[in-house]
Amino acid sequence: MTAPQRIAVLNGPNLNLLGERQPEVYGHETLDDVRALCRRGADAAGLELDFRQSNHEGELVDAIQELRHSTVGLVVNAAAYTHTSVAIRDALAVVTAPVIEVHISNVHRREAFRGHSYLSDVVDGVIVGCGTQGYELAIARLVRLAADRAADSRS
Ligand code: DHK
Repeated sequence: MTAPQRIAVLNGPNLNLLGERQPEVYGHETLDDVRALCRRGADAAGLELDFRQSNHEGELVDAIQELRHSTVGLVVNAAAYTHTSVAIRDALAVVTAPVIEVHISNVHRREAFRGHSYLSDVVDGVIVGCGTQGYELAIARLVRLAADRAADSRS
C-alpha cells in the first residue's frame, strides 16, 4: 500500500498573530482558523496536511528543503520574507512539486515595497488579496494539479 500523499502549507513571520494583528488588513481569523480551512481542503481530497509557521528565515528554508520531494504541493505565505529573501527563493526553486504563493492582503494596494516578491517567478501560481480564502483557493489548485499529474503519468 502506498503512503497517503501530503500537502504542505508554510507561513512566515507574524502570521502567528493573525486575528490580533492589523485586523483591518489581515481580517479576524486566526492561524488556527486558517489551519482548519486548509485541513478541510486536504481532507476533501484525501490528502494529509502539514501546516507550519515560523518567524525565522532559516527555519523556513529548512522546512522547504525537508519538504522538497515529499509533498504533492506546497502553499507558501512567506509574509515579510517575500519581499527580502533570496534564500527562500533559492529553496523554493528546488521544490519538485507545484508551489502556490499566497498573500492574504492585496500587496499591490499597499506600500510600494510589498509590490515586489522574490518568490513569484519561481512558483507556479500567486494568489493575493483574497483574504484567508486564498489558502483554500491555493489548495484547490494544488489538488487539481496533482490530479492532472496523476492522469498524465497513467497515459
Ligand atoms: C503578510 C505579511 O506579513 C506581509 O509582510 C506581506 C502578507 C503581506 C499577506 O498579505 O499575507 O507584505
